[in-house]
Order: sequence, then structure tokens, then C-alpha cells
Amino acid sequence: MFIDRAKIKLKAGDGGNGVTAFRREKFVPRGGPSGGDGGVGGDVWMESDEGLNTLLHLRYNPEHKAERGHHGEGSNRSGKDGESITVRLPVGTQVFDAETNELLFDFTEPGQRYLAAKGGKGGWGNAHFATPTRRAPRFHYTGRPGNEKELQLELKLIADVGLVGFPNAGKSTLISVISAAKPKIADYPFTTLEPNLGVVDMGDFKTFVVADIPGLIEGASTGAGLGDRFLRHVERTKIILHLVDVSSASGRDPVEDYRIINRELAGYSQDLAERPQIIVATKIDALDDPSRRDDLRDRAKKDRTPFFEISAVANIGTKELVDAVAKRLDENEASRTNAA
Ligand SMILES: Nc1nc2c(ncn2[C@@H]2O[C@H](COP(=O)(O)OP(=O)(O)OP(=O)(O)O)[C@@H](O)[C@H]2O)c(=O)[nH]1
Ligand SMILES: [Mg+2]
Repeated sequence: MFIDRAKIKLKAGDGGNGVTAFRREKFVPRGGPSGGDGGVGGDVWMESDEGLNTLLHLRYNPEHKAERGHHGEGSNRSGKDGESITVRLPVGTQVFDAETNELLFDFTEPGQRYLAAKGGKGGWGNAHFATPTRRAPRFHYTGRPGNEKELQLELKLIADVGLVGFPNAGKSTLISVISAAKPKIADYPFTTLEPNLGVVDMGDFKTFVVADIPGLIEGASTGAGLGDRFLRHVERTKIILHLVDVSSASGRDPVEDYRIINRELAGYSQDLAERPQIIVATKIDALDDPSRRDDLRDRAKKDRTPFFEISAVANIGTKELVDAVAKRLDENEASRTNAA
């Protein structure tokens, strides 16, 4: 199961208390105030870490507390500050206040740090309050409480490529063939209920990440079927592979399928509707009526969208498709680097 949401509780350390104390020295009848201040409580930081891909580690470990400041002591000794802690998150995590839903921080790069909960200040000891007219203050302050936060974390998969299409179009079969992902595959709609991530290995340490999401149907953007909420997993992808079953198994028209899915993408966001697509005709091993493929190819030509035909099961055309995707991503990368 792919987990991309987690609620966590953070508690920064309370400040240590100040203390009331007086010097005791031999032969000095009344020493001055000497109560030290409390230490500052530890902070809770968050940091993005390239090595993480999910929020799973936080699901099982949702509470994080930093150490409190130590109390002050006599002889003007301040308490030690509490140790700060750091919660690690995958790149792509957005941090929301769980109560107000306000976006507090968006981790877009590795190594970013965010101070999520600040430790409480230490209280002053009585030495701090001594003045010429008040030589023996008999009071101190207690430490301030550390910040407490309840946060909702949301990880949008940072996949490079998103697979979209009707249920049964062959999305999971494709990801299972081009990556090590082993999603459930079956001959009924809505087999995939949670997104699957797959890493495609191009050799020479080159990889790209593909997201297989549950199928869309007409009206998905207004809640039909499983709705369109899984589209948030392809929101940040660079390319959409739009899979269309061209065998007669679907009982629908491929060009019509293609139009419907595009309409649902637009219903979700204009941005997604304008994302570069590659149209992929699937199941060509079972192509019983070639005009179904040809019509879709014509449509692709009209829309000036690259078109590929594959059979994931018979392993036809998948290598060409993967190469084209990798090339396209390389070009993206190059144009981004040039622009920077
Ligand atoms: N003949 C043939 N059948 C295929 C091919 N690819 C997938 N199928 C079959 O089509 C059915 C659906 O495949 P899935 O990969 O589960 O489809 P999906 O798009 O992930 O479907 P959902 O998860 O329901 O959205 C399965 O029975 C597959 O075996 C193919 O290239 N050729
Ligand atoms: Mg599937």
C-alpha cells in the first residue's frame, strides 16, 4: 500500500524553571541571590531527505518530542538547554496545520529545514531580579511551555510520468512490465485502488518514476467512480501517458475514451489538461479492428500529440515507448538547465 498522508504531533521542549537560591558562604551572614535561569527547551525541526519516498515511517511513529530545558541551579548556574530534534521527510511533502489547514511549508528540494515547533524560553532565576533596592528577591519564573503542533503531512508523489486512462486500459500491466512494481492486475474495472509507483531503470544510473493511478471514468471530476482525487499524484509529473484500449474488449470507442479522459483532466485542473501527453494505444496484440487504432492515431496527429502502440502482455512497442519517454524527460531537463 502506498501511503501519502500522515498526521503527526510535535512538542517542543518546555523551558526549564528558574530557581530561588541564596549564596551561602562561611562567615557571610546573608549572601545575595544566586538562583540561575532555566535552559531553553529543544526545538522540533523538519528536514527533507532524498533517501525517503513515503511518509510510512511517520505513520508508525506519529509523536515527536524535543527535550525540555533543564532547571536553573544555585550558584548562578543556568540549566542546560534541551536537545533539539529533527523529523525527516521525503522531498515533495507539504506541511499543513491540522486544525486550520493552512499550508505551513512545502519541501521542494532535499536539505530544506523548517522550524516546526519552537522550544520554550527558560524562566529567570531570582539572581536575575536583584536590584539595588531589592537585594533579596524571593521569587523566580517558571519556564515557558514549548510550542505544540498537530500537523497534516501530504506527500504528492514526485513521479516524472503519470499513467491515466479508463479502468482496464492496461495501466498496471504496463508499469509491471517497465518497472519492478508488482501491482494487482485483473480483468475488471477499478482493480487499482491506490496509486503505485514504479522506477524505470534506463541503465547508466538513469531512472524515471512512473505513477500508476486508479482508472478514471466519465464524470470522475465530479465524483463518479473513484473520483479524480488520485490525480493529485500526477499533478507534478512532467508527462502524462494517456492509455487507450484499442482492442474491442472495452466495448467503447477509443477516440471517445480519449476525449472523455481529457475532459476529466480539464475538469480537475487546466494545468493538468495542458501537460504534455503521449497517447498510448494498448492491447494491440488483441487488435481485432485496426480502424479503432487508426482513428486514434489520426486524432493524435490532429492534436499534434505523439502516438505509440503497445502490447504490454506480448511486449510489443514498450521499449520504444520507454525510450521516447526518457528522451522527452532529458529534453525537459536540458531546457530547464538552460533556462536557469
Ligand atoms: N491482450 C492484452 N491484454 C492486456 C494487455 N494489457 C493489459 N491487459 C489486460 O487488461 C486487463 C486490465 O489490465 P490492468 O493492467 O489491470 O488495467 P488497469 O488500467 O490498471 O485497470 P484499473 O486498475 O482497473 O484502472 C487485464 O486483464 C490485463 O491482463 C495487453 O497488452 N494485451
Ligand atoms: Mg490498475
